[in-house]
Amino acid sequence: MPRPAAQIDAIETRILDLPTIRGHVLSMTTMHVQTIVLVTLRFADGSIGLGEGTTIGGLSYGAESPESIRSAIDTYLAPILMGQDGDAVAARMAAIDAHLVGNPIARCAVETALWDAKASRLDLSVADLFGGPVRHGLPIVWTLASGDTARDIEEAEKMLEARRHRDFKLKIGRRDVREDVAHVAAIVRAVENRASVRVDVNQHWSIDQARWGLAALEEAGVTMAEQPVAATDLPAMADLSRQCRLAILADEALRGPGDAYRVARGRAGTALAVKVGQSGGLVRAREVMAIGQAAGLSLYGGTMLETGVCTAAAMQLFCTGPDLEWGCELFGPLLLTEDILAQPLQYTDFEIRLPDGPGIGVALDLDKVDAFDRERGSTLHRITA
Ligand code: MUC
Ligand code: MG
Repeated sequence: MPRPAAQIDAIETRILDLPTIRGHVLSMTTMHVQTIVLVTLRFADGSIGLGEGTTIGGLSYGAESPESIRSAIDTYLAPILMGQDGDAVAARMAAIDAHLVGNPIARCAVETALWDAKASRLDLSVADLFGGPVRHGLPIVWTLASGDTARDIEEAEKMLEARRHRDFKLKIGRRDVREDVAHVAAIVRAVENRASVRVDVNQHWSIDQARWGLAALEEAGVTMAEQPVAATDLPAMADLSRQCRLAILADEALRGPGDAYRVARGRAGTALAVKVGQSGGLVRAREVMAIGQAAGLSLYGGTMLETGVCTAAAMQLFCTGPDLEWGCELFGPLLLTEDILAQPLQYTDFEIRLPDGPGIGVALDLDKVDAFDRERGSTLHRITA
């Protein structure tokens, strides 16, 4: 009997270590390398699907690490998928969900690969499968995080000059609050009337530090503050959302629709950072957006500093969904000395463009994938019969 065209024949995972263009200084870690898990699904008809599971700074950002993402896929998710019909994406994810708690980034990586392959087999884009694009580009934020004020200002000037970015996010929370406020205020002054500035504290402030720090940042002209206090402290996020004029963005607090519901119900933010990895995949990210929209919260397209693979997948979704009032920060490929795509994503006129073509709209440069592969080899589940 012929095998169904979309039968899942092989699942391959690889860890890639990709150097960054400069140190990226966050409150919880300094990145010099971004480590990603690349997932390739292979199907009976020769089609393939790409997915990516990426976090930040090992275990310093969240509960999944690159190694745990790969191990979750190899040990638990791959055996559930092997030999099954890859066109039935919802059924495949339901089978996975029967055996999976948490691990949203691992879940996202395999779901993305299923969507990429299904759309490619139909000669459609993933955006088409999600209803078709309502826009083809999004305003793109850049993170200034060299750790040095003068260098950040120089970098901002270059981005403005190149018409690449005019919205900047500053990573703060590592230094004393007063030093952080002085650093941010200097950058706001330097780009005044030409660019907007927002901050991301990555949970590092206490409520008292946040109350004082946010008032000072508001005074300096900052437009938005991302996850100023612990993700678990929804009441503190709600207090700050009521007290501040600047937007308060929930980020680490959002690991899928359930969290989005709790944040919306508790008004624990005025805006949501929608991250496809952190949400558990494209469908759940769309649900996060719908919950935010229904609750009257504004939306922002977030990133885990992924390569072009997950960045393209996120664009497929963000270009179909509701308005992203705060734009997006899908600049991950630009933070890497080299991305792994055959054709780079387009960043032009302060926007990232939706890639054309079937699936998520990108193909790999396999020489680069090999060059950055941590082990120069992959874990492969393959049907041999
Ligand atoms: C985060 O916390 O939002 C996104 C941009 C950036 O520079 O870091 C990430 C993570
Ligand atoms: Mg953040």
